[in-house]
Amino acid sequence: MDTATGTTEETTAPAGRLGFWVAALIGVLSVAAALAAGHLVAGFVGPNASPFLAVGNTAIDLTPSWLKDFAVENFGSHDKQVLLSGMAVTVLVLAVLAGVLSRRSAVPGTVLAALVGLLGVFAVLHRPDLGSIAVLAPIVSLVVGVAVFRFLHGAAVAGVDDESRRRFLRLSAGAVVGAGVFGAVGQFLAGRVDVEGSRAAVGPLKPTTPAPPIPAGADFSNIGTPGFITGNTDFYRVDTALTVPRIRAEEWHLRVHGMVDKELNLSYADIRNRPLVERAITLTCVSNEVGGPYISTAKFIGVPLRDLLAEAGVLDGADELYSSSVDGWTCGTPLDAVLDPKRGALLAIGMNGEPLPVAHGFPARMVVPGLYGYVSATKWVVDMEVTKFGQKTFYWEDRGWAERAPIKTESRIDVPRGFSSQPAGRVTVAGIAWAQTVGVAKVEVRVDGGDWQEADLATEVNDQTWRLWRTAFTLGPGDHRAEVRATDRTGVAQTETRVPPIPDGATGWHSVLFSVS
Ligand SMILES: Nc1nc2c(c(=O)[nH]1)N[C@H]1C(S)=C(S)[C@@H](COP(=O)(O)O)O[C@H]1N2
Ligand SMILES: [Mo]
Repeated sequence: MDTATGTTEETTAPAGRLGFWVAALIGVLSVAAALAAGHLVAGFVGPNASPFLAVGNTAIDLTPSWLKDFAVENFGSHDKQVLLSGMAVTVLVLAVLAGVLSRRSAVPGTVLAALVGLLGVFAVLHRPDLGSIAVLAPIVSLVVGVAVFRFLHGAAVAGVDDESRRRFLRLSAGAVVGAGVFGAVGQFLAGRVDVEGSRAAVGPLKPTTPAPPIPAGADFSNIGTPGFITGNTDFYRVDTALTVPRIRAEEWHLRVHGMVDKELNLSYADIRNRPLVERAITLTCVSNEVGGPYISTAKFIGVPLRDLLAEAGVLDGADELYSSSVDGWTCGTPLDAVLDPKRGALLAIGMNGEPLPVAHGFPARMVVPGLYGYVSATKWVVDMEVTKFGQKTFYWEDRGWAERAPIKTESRIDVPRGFSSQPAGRVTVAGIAWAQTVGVAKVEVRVDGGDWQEADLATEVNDQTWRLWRTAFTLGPGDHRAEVRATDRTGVAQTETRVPPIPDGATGWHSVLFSVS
């Protein structure tokens, strides 16, 4: 290294002020080198220690609920891409700023680079899924960022003659290549956990007790309503993970402990080699707005959680199953729901005949019918503690959502689509309704505030799944509004009162505006 890098003497360098673009370039190159170096180290100590990802994941955890709701509402499942792009733009702006603030002296840029580096250190320390060694990644990032910045800055201020300019250009090119190589190697190492290979090696899962075949009358063909079973690629996805946790089945273990007679430590093979059962279950997200998309149905394959917990022996007084995902996400589930033989909660390893997709929790997840996902459906689950409510709080509870959250009876109109135009005559109105654990008794529809008309219900599959419905109205030209309400088997009809998803699920009748021409 040359002497200019270690000190702040550049202020008196003969060349004086750096050009705007040279200064900006120095900022951008240093930040790129810093991120790439951190990414490389993260390849060894844990992919999520990569400073950019760690800051993103921490941002997600620290985001106030209202902003998270806004993001989900406006960007849906693209919320994570939006966050990453927003961060990328912010980092770029900060990099340019660090450069152009340092046209005279390297001090402002150095301070800014160090501050951004410290943000990475803070983010990694804050991650529940990273050990202390992971902090090496942002520390290397910080050191590389500051060093490259000062090095290039020193070379640039010295650049009065052609030879110095060429030297600066060579160093800049070196920084670009170095950042590219470091980043690529880091990326390669991060992908080294061959989770797809592990998943493929599991092969098809054949349940000892398959779910009964879905009757032909359980859904309608070609009218625009969802199929009864949602394909794995269409299944809604909701989680806080910026990068999907990658655990191989071979490395996965589940610990069952707490208020039990005997602690269990189960491997994937332990689960796989048990008699597997298959159950059709509809999952629902509490953040679903009335009429929203976060509901899907699959045939889950796994072992009954009731059997596992019976083996562990639940002690008197316990009322909560507190589960944790490998990425540190946590969830509290009422034990009575988990142990209810009628619900048949599963430790699931399969979905629609395949091993769980990675995004849906491979190698294993919880599925408890009748409870919103945030209190029941832990993906990438590695730890289950039998405990009592009130001992400790879980992820979404800490963010203002209810401690207990049974799924509310709801319904949705899928056709006609909102603001569509229908030909005059008979207009089909159809959709889904759900009342997990009790079943749907009745769905009623009305148009333009007229009389409620009872819809035809599709064949029921079981009371843990949604139910399709359809009906038709003869309508004249003009604008119309259809509304729906479901009644469950306990006789409870959906309330008209609109409440937002937070804290324990939205209510209100879904309505759709359309026109007839
Ligand atoms: N590890 C982990 N598990 C999780 C979540 C999460 O953020 N992390 N989100 C929960 C929520 S809010 C829902 S609604 C369901 C969604 O499951 P899916 O993505 O398979 O549809 O997963 C649950 N399990
Ligand atoms: Mo959810």
